[in-house]
Amino acid sequence: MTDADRRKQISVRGIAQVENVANIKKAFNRHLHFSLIKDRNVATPRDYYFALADTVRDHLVSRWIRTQQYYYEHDPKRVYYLSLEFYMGRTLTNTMLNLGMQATVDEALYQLGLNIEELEEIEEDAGLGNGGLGRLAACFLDSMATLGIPAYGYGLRYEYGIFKQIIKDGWQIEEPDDWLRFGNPWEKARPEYMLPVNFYGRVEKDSDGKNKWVDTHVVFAMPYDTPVPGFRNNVVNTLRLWSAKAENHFHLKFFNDGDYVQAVMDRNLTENITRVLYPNDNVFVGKELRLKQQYFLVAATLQDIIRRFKSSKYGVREAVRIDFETFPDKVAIQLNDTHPSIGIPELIRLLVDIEGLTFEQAFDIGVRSFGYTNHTLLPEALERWPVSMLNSLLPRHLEIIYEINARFLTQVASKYPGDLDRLRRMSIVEEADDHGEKRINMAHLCIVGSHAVNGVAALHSKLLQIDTFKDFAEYYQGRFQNKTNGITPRRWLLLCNPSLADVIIERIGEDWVTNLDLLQQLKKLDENAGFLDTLGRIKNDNKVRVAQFIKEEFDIDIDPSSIYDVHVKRIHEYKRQLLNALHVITLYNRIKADPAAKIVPRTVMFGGKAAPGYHMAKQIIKLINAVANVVNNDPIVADKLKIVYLENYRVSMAEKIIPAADLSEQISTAGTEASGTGNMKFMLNGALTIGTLDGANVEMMEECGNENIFIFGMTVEDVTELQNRGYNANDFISKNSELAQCIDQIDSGYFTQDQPDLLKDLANSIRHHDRFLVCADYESYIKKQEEVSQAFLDRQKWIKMCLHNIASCGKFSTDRTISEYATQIWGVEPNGIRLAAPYEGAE
Ligand code: B1H
Ligand code: IMP
Repeated sequence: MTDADRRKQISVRGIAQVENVANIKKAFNRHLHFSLIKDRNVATPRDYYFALADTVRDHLVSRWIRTQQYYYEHDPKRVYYLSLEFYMGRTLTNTMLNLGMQATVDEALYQLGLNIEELEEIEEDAGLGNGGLGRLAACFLDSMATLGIPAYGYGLRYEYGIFKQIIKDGWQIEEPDDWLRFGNPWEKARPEYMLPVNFYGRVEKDSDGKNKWVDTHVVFAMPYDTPVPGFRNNVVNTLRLWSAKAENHFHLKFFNDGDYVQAVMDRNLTENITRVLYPNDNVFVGKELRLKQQYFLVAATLQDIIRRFKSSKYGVREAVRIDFETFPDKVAIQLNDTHPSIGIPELIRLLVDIEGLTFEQAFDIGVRSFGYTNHTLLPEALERWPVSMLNSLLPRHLEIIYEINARFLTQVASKYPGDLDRLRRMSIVEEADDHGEKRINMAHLCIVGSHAVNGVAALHSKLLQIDTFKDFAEYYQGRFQNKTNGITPRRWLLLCNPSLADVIIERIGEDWVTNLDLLQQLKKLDENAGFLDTLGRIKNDNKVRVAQFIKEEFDIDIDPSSIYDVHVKRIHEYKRQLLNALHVITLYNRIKADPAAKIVPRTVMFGGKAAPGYHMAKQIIKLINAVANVVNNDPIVADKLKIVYLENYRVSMAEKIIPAADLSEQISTAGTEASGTGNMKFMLNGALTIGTLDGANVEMMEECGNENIFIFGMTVEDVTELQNRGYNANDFISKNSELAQCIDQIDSGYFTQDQPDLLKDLANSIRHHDRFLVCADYESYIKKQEEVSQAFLDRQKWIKMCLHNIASCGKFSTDRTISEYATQIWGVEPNGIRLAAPYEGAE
């Protein structure tokens, strides 16, 4: 049997039965004709992609409607995941996989003479996210649907997602991501459910003390729904994304044409609210338009949630539920970081000003409904909106925040009489800064306004409680939790690494797809030479494919037998791409110093976007490309060392690169990466990790054992101690001549000979302003990399380590993460439902 034949027999991709294949071909031809309005003489590959997407989408429709009807019949508690980012990537293959129709569609397209892989490549990524936080939201949606949780994602339908990165002369250039240009077959606009959102204006108090928010500027929120199918359970949940629409009635008298035309043109300004995703990762940029986006999301979403709460009864359209006391029994709202935190005062406003509840009642209902997830410890990422901005954009919300704060501080004061410093530290409203500006600390607002606060890895949650939010953890005993992140095994193994998935299925069946702990069973095969050999062959095939991809895309020849050493994530100083670059330069210097020395060949790949305004990150990209240019063109180096910058790294590229990696770089300064989720994707695909004891790396080591991971560098305690002592890079540079040489080369323009001063900033930063202690970890990193090279030479042992990594991944499934959120925060039961398949003609 060939690989392809064997794959066809694996039921996880569905069984291609003759009748089903015929139906798919018929539907495809019908869509090409009626939806695309093309015949096969003039159809382009893109037309075929859309015809295929429409064909696959048809199979979602009944399941989607029936799932939503089921929720209305049973009226369960609903979960709302609010996020400014959903980094979904592509949808076609994932849908076929979750619906179990991949084999059928494969066969149908083959019979039609079309190349399905080529068509899959035409789909644009839905890039509505920056990095880990947005991709986590997407993995959560997959797991919530797979676990049958009545859940909804709520976000914004950005017209432009994360920018397209071009590397030109080694520099990053940004291009707009016009992802909707050809239309989006996965969304359904729902103009009939449009909702108003107010901005600006002022607060009026009427005679009986009621507050009215008046003279506002109204913007409409138009929902677009995207189906979220569970894995083989016929559940289809909804991701609802809002798009800004200007109001139609101007209520203005126009004195001439020009005024009217101008008024129509000004609609653009309003609709700018959902124009573009802010391209920052892990940093707060306090722009008013961003605050508008945040409020736009929560204002529309909370109206929708309340509408559904009130009307949720089978067969009844009007509001049947009026008592809000049961709201927290029917609604759980999870805040993906503080980005949607203005939802806390918004719910209170709706309950008090519109529904007539008392402030105490409203606040209590809010606390019982909201959960808050923190995703970062970096102080520059914590959101602190200026009071003046809130006062002008959302005056009523500012009042409510002051009210929450006053009541909260009264309680703190009664618990700690006389402790004024504590009140200052815990206040939601910060004291005025040097410019006389007061700010609202949104994390404090979230902690006070939610019943559960969680970090995203054990170490991160601990640091939140003993450091960042120490006072709060002490005050609210039991409110703080940990929920270690995960990844969905559907996209990150079954979809992206079909050969690996298939050999696992041959050995242990396919239940691991929804119960990742079962991968443990692979451990018994760790002396099985045949299986280890197969693992090695699959990795090699994946590496060859990536070598072809890199040749086609970047015209660089790489050697598939070299170590694929991969560092892909957003470019950020704390993630220390610079440390990796120093290792590469060190290897280069060693080869130059002794060209005859035996070294284990490496291909070092970097990928990731820098925030457009982040100067240092852009310098780092330039450095890497400059080093690559020198190294890749030096005949003395030959094929011992190659450096590749993976331009425009994104979800769909991750799916190609990760299955081919040997070594995963997870080298952030201890105590800076909240969790990381890329680390887990590599582990699941049989790469070994070189990493610090940071984020979820700590738990990965616990799961796979110290002997199956390359841990180096300072611990959080070491970092704290060094910082207290006073970090001076020169203490390390002066003791290590190789490190000194690398930094001198950057400083003197060795890699940028036409512009020797180009990277002086970088060298200066390493020497004098490095918050992330690169030089302190340099020596242990280099030593650990030598260990990696030696380990790679013992092929059997290396593959066995990979096997132990794969087999120890169970904990890092988002199915586990979501089950914990469900039972410990949301009060809903996972694994609730499996719906009957709809009738779709012959099955
Ligand atoms: C993470 C962000 C983030 N943490 C601000 N914080 C943003 C902060 O647009 N903004 O303003 C955007 C993103 N992203 C990441 O979340 C952490 O760095 C990772 O360690 C973590 O794995 C991921 C998911 O929890
Ligand atoms: P929503 O959850 O209210 O946004 O409605 C989503 C979908 O649920 C609707 O399009 C219907 O398919 C279904 N639905 C809404 N209301 C009812 C109802 O009263 N009975 C049964 N199904 C409903």
